[in-house]
Amino acid sequence: MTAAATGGRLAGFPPGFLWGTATAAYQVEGAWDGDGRGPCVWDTFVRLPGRVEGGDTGDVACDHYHRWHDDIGLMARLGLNAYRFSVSWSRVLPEGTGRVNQAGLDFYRRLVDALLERDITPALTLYHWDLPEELQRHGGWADRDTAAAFAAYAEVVANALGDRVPLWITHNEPSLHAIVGHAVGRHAPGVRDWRTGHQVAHHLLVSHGWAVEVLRAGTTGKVGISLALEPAVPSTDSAEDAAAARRHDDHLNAWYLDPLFRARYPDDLWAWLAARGLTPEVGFDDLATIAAPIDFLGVNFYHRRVTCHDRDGGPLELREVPAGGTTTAMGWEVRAQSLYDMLTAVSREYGPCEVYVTENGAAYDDRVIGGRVHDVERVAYLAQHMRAARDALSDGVPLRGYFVWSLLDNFQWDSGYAKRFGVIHVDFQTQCRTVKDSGWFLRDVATSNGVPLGPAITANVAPGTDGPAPAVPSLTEASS
Ligand code: IFM
Repeated sequence: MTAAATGGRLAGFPPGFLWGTATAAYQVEGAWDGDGRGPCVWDTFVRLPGRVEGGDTGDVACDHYHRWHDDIGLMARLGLNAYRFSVSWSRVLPEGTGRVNQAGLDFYRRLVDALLERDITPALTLYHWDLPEELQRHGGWADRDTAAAFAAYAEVVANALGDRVPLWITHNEPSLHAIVGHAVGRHAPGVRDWRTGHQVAHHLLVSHGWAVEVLRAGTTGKVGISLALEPAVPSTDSAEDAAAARRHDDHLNAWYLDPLFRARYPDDLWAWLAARGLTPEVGFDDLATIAAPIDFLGVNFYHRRVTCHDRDGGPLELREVPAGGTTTAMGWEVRAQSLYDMLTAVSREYGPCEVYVTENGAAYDDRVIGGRVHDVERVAYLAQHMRAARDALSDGVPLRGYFVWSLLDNFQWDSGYAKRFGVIHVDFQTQCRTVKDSGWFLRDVATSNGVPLGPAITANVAPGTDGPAPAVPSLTEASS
């Protein structure tokens, strides 16, 4: 979508607003055993039969470990002024503690320096679900020592990059890692035990608090955490469904927000879980540690959860029902209003100093046709969500940036490569990159610092298509 297509009307964002994309180490880097990297839990998990669609692995992924320079070139061509990436713990500390792998650290130093040279602000996530396998062998996140190991790892990265990374994110989506990885077992390390899931969530939060202290001492940047915030709403007017949705909402959101901003767990859900022997062990000072002040909250938003009561629905006694309406290829509801509602509610109730949308995006079944990817639905999705973000900003949310998930199609965890989230298409046979229409749309947004107003966005306009053509040299970047 160009400004021309909307008569030039834009909802502007404040100067200095960050427009970027996000990725995670295991999902894009590949080079799983390159240059001294140690194995992580995902390297092990993907080799278990039947755990990942198509038997896919992150061994090569987008080969970003070797193609990072070209990938930064693509970000620059899209006019982006920020990039969120994660550091692979086992690339830096192959055993998780102790010995530092200098080659691994150097990779991130080169990446950060190249971003800064291009005026792209690096936003560094310390942990995006890829625990060193050696730590998992000693109990992983269920063991409190892993939280201490995380603080030591944070110190190593801070010592190397503390003077040049302005935004530090301790954890990505602790709720997903704790529950999907340790209670439901659909993600690495594949543990299926709800009490363990809650203990892991608690240790992730404690490790966040310890890392905040380390980062305050060792970096000049701002420090925050990225939470997956997923509002849960009842499927009917019944009191039982309302109560189930409240439990679900507390479990997805307040279970993390309350400790971080109020130094407590939500009472009702705590009582519910305690009655079932599912609460974590909490050390004396833990809640004060977790509530160490942060500079920003990262919000990862994809969809809400429509919930009904179900006595057989696991320890929370609930079940999700389809929301109806439009969905993405993940089957997730498309509803930008939910992003607005979430941003305004979180701001009102928890008062974070600053907010970044650190992930938002959608998977669709994209195809390269004649060197183009006309991902009309993703363009519409992004436009609607960006407008919702702009509305939230107007209504007082201290929103400072917006990162689209993702820069590249990549390894989508248990879905393997079957689900494409990128604004750049990746051919996983050749590693050829093709900027999708949504990539060019994002470029228009980033370079104008505004999102087109007006009715539904129908199509992006790319060179060589029927509509008015923005001045871009070519749609396909082959970096192989
Ligand atoms: O791909 C993931 C990412 O790793 C974490 N947030 C959600 C994305 C889409 O599922």
